[in-house]
Amino acid sequence: MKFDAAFVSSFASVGTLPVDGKPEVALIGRSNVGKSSLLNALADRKQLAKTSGTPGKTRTLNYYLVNGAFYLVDMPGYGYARHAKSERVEWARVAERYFIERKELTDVGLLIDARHPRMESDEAAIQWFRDHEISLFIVLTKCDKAKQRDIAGHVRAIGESDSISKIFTTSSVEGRGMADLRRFIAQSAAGSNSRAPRVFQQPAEV
Ligand SMILES: Nc1nc2c(ncn2[C@@H]2O[C@H](COP(=O)(O)OP(=O)(O)OP(=O)(O)O)[C@@H](O)[C@H]2O)c(=O)[nH]1
Ligand SMILES: [Mg+2]
Repeated sequence: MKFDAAFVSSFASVGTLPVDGKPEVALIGRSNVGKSSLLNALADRKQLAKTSGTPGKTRTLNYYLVNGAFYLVDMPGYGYARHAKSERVEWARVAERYFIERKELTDVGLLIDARHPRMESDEAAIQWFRDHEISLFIVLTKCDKAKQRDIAGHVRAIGESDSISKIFTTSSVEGRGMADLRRFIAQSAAGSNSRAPRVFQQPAEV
């Protein structure tokens, strides 16, 4: 299937997000893991989402409308130390609020670099989504840079977590894994992936 994608807008806060009720799938992961590149590869467009050699470029929730039916959301990377701590905390607050409150969010894809699969911040993110009972799938990125045997080991290790619905091995450079991932995301947005619906918790403070 094709992802016919168009940039809609960038949002700095949850209060201003689209209200048209279209479902959305968010892509998250450490700075520089390849979120924007993955979006470009999914859409088969070179410069739809801005990619960069400078980590921490994406600082807003960036909305892309796919096939006129659902949104893909490119999120700011976490774990980027060069930003001031106060700024990182502020972003974490925006992101957490988004994940907990956003009813249109049908699934979240956590991107993990296939060469560095056991980063503490990734493990913490997986735990956070598990604690909040939010559906999560994993996308191993940059598989063109990792050994096939290592990748298979990562898939096995990550697959042991029961809070993860599916794992994809991808390369945005080679296009590897994109067809499967497109299908999965489209199904998820259409509400037909096999996982139980997400449970929303009340935000801790109102
Ligand atoms: N070899 C290889 N390099 C990749 C791949 N995907 C991304 N990259 C490179 O990794 C770097 C970061 O990619 P981005 O897509 O900008 O990463 P990001 O996660 O959006 O980064 P932030 O927006 O800063 O959080 C760029 O230099 C990309 O060219 C891949 O599949 N293979
Ligand atoms: Mg980016």
